[in-house]
Amino acid sequence: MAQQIDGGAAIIAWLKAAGVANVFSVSGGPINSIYRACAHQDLPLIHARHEAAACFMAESFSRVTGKAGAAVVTLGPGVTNAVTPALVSMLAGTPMIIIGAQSGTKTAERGAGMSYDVLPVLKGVTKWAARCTDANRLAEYLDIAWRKMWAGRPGPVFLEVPTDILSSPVTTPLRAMAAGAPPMPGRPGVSAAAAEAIGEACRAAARPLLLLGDETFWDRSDRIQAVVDKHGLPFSTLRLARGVVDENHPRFAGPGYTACNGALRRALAEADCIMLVGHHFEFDLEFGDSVGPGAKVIQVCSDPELLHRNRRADVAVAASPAAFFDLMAGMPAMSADQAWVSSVIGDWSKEWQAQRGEDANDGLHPVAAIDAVSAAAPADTIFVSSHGNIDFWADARLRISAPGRYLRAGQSGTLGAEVPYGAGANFADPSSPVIVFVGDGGVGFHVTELDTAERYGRAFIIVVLDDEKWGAISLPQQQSFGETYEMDLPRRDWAKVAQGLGCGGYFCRDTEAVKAAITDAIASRKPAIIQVPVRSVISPYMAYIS
Ligand SMILES: Cc1ncc(C[n+]2csc(CCOP(=O)(O)OP(=O)(O)O)c2C)c(N)n1
Ligand SMILES: [Mg+2]
Repeated sequence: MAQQIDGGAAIIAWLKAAGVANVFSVSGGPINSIYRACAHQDLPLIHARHEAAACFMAESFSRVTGKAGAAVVTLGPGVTNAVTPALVSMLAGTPMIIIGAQSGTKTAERGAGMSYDVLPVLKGVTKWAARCTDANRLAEYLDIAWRKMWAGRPGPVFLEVPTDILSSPVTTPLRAMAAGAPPMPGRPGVSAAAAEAIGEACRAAARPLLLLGDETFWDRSDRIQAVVDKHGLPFSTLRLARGVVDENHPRFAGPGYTACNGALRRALAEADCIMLVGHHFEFDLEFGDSVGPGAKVIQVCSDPELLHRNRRADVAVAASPAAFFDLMAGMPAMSADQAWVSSVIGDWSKEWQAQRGEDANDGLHPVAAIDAVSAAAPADTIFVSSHGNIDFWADARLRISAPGRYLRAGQSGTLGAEVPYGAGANFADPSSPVIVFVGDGGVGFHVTELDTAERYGRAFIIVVLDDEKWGAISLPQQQSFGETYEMDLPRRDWAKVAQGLGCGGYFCRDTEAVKAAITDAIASRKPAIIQVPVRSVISPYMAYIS
């Protein structure tokens, strides 16, 4: 006999069967049936302080685990608060499913409380957004959402459900509603013709460069490092690919964005064979403009839409990165000019060493603070960074040793994602320490999510690099106009803010104090803020772009 369930229960049964491990949310009367279903079906529900933060947490879940994150929000403003995380997820190519309420079908178009036609807004920032008005079709809609979310480059999807549908009885048997997500087909392999073209380009190459991008994170080949070693390739990692090969590798040529990596600019200009795998020539790679005229570009990704983007590839391969690495693992070793490779890596190493400024009485150099944090952080730490001036130092300093260990909003450059990312990362991986780098501006966006983590017994550390200003905007204003406008921030007591939210708080002026605070905060297993006054020094990235 069919078990009697309602729409909310059907949604949760489906998500659970699809492998969703947590639902991030802010409550609302219209989504009560979803809340009840989470409780009765044992799907952990995390009630955040703001819908944007809830969705950032869901998205960070996907960045850490490689699985889709899920969020549930109430109607109208609950949904519009989810717009920025949806945009971030869209531009970053991260899978996230957002379920949003709508007023009951009987009050549609009457101006019900909190109700607004938000679907057009969500359509603009997701891969797919739709409304389901039949409780018996919820599973079918979730199926569609799931396929759209994962197809090609992953991204966010939005499903709107009127509140009466959430509480309507579902007559389809629960067994059918909870059939689980449709299995996604394998990603495409390398065709014989493409394999021939790749082989030819590789045989002719003396100065090859490997650029590892987003899709290498999703399909997780375990052969990337073997390929790097076999062919003697220098490599850079971009975005979600940070850590897909341990960045402590001797042929790591630094992070894959040219603005903070002069060695990479040189390598792009001098390489005769550039393998761009799982990515496209995005703005971090100056849209491919710095590629030398003699280079052959081999671009590999399973979504053909990204092939040739911004710069034509000489060998464009619509295949999964894993298939490419399988091919490369079986090919005869390339004869890469190791003197050239060493000189590129040497340039990056010198550049990296030169960044470290001296400590001073009026605050640490940002790099000294970041290095002190890294030195005290255990090897499995998940790092998060924001998008202020000082975070651009962090981006270049950190060596990420495994995939899913470095979270940054990405192309959207969104300030405010970082603190919820930190909280969400600890839900995704409760056993690893999480450290967020953020400025004294960015921390204010969602600092209250410390409370969310504390309420659920989760821990993460926010390192506030405090230069008493909105540095990333202030420094260029000063350069361009000789003065700044509304850029200064007074020194606030962030340690006390954390303590007021039931968390740990530290104020550290020197590197030894920073290291001790990191060790102490990790041992305490509570969320914490470590506030570190730093000097205002323009980062290489900011200097290059401004
Ligand atoms: C949502 C959003 N709003 C505004 C900006 C523009 N923005 C980028 S960095 C920055 C200042 C950040 O200041 P802070 O967090 O103190 O870091 P600092 O630059 O001082 O290191 C601003 C306002 C943005 N990137 N994202
Ligand atoms: Mg600042």
